[in-house]
Amino acid sequence: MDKKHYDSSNIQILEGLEAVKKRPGMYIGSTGPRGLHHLVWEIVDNSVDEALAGYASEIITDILDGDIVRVQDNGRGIPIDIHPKTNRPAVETILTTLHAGGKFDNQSYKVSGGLHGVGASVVNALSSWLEVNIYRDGTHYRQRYEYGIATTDLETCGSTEKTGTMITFKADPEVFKETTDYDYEILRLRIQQMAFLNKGITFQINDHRQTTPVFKTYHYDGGIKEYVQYLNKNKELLHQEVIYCEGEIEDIIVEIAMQYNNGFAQNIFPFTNNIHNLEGGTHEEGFKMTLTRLLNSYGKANNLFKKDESFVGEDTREGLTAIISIKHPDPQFEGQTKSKLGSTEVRRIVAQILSEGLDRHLLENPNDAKIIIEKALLASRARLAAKKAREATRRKNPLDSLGFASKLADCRNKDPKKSELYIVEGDSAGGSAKQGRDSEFQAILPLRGKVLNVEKARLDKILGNKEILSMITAFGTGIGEDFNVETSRYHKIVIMTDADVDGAHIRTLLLTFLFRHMKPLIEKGYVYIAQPPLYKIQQGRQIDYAFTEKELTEKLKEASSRASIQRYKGLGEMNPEQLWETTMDPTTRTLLKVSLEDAMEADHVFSMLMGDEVAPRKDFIQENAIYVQNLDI
Ligand code: 28G
Repeated sequence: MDKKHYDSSNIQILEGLEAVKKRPGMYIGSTGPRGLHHLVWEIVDNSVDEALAGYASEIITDILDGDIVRVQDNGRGIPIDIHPKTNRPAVETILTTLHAGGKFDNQSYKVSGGLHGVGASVVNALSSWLEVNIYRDGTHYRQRYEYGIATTDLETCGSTEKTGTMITFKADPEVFKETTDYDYEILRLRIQQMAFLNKGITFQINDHRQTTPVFKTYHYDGGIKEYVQYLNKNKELLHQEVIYCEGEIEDIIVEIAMQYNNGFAQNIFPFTNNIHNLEGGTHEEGFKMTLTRLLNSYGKANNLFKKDESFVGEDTREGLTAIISIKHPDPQFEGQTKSKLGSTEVRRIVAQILSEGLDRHLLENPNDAKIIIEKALLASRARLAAKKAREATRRKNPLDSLGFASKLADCRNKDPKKSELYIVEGDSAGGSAKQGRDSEFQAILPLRGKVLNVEKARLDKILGNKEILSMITAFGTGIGEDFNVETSRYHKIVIMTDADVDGAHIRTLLLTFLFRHMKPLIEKGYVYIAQPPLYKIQQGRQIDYAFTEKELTEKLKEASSRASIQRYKGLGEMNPEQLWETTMDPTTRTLLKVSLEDAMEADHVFSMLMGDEVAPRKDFIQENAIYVQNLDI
């Protein structure tokens, strides 16, 4: 680099680079698979911003061989003009300076952008190399960087008709030590979601790594209206038309789409600037409050209530699928995972826009209105009936004695801090676990068959399910209004299912139940997932295990040719000693702690992708693998 560049801006660049490389997690969340995929979103978000500004219509993401990602848009192209102070082209400053074009730039604001929203310079700093191609004013420009530092000047490489930006990068394997392998499903699902959330923009995602490349294009003119249709696609609809409203107040853009199905679960997904707010926030509050108020006043005005009847919030949300998407120039977040929208003005703004839109829809579609009110009335009456039933039986405390024999094999230790409960799929695995455990502190609860899908039932029905009753009794927490996390009899509740598709399905059902009805158990960090091995490798008397395909390949390289491999199809194939050694012994096992975010994401994925559909299970498992982090012990 030539001497005149060693000015203050250059020092700033090097300091910025160093800060990012020193603590990558601070900028992209983690250096695991999540952080790796985050790099792609940082770049794609910039294209989305250009599209939302009205200048780009198409965003293409290509996964190339060698863990390389290429993103392009047909926007204006990043500016290339030389800044008089730095004497460098604008694009170079954007790609090398921390926060360039960020919050100090009040001309435009980034509407997209995630939890971290740190910009392309961070991606550049964490890449072995990055190349930017700019098509602008009839000229094709190019520049290359290595480890965040420009290794060429911005070069012109001829003339061009088109306009736009193309960024190609390779994540630095020294930073992303765990993996630099992109998961197609994760990229595809998020890109499809962005297509739903940003109507009219064409998104392409292409995976060139296979012998036959996979190309996918997503474009939804209906935006979140089509998102709701997609989420409800396997459900029986109560009304055909998705209720949709939009508006802009005080620079905040609000879009709402909603539709009822004949199920019982509420599926409300709030977004701010294209990011799903797992913990909800003021937009969701404004939505719920207005929905309750409007349905109550509609019911009253049209004499649809018996005397004294009215809705509480949850009555109006049974079977509801809704997307609330706001675009906010400066949102505030709070909560455990900083995923809860805190901006107070949003409550009122969402309320106002929904009020007008929903009121109009109900007036113009009296049939829909009637059906929705009837659905809410059923929910309300069921709620009151369940309450009465609970009160009548409260003195007897039905959960003290189940009315059937629980299969719980409890541990001797009664200190919850030291006690663990293994929820095990199937009687035979339950038997092995009972024999293999340390009964001093490990309790076993075998589950027979499938757990009830709580998406499809109200609490009163859920309480009729033996497997769920057994769990509630074993936990000692109670359920519904009586739930109390402080009375949990175990501080480790370990879900142990087979390492196959059915096992994953059961695990999902359990997580969904815990998430929907016993959230504090997850918040406290009491819920874990056991990790049984996938393979047994035997050489003579020596037995070894592999927990992933990768590990199997590695271990087979070392093993002699006489090694025999057994793929465990279920926990039941392991004898008690093996189960103890591989999966239950605290000194050797790996437990995955389920965070609230993981459970929400599981629930989210479940309600979004699965519903009644059985086919997408495999996708689900791939998708979810990333959301569970290895934390334990
Ligand atoms: C392909 C991968 C990722 C982008 C643009 C376009 C402009 C831009 C990007 O400007 C600095 C801040 C606001 C003006 C803006 C072009 C105005 C005029 C742009 C991308 C200066 C950044 N002409 N397209 N940045 N602005 N696409 N795709 O990164 O005030 S970044």
